[in-house]
Amino acid sequence: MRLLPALLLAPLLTLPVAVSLPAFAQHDHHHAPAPAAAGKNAPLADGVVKKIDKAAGEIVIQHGQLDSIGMPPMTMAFGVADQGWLNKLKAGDKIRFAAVMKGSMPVVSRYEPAK
Ligand SMILES: [Cu+2]
Repeated sequence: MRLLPALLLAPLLTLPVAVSLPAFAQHDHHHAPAPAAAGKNAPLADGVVKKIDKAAGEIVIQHGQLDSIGMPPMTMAFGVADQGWLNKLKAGDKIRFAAVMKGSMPVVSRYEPAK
């Protein structure tokens, strides 16, 4: 796997600190659910498809803040809940998507085309 564990773990480790900030913090993001609790109802985040890797079954997405898995904006590879999506998506597509952790692998659980 090409994901760097440090990049994945750092945001997760800092999450408890972030959600314990006082309510008057001037950020507009909401409490992120614990990664283990994130499911199909995870909120949609903005993303731009950068690359489709059918051999690996992965999609590289430049994504915005992903509270569901405690990630700041970055470009990274995701697994997909449905391999058929690898044929529907292409580099350059703008999407709104939800991500969940499957073990140590972030996976796109659903998506819709961005307007
Ligand atoms: Cu990320």
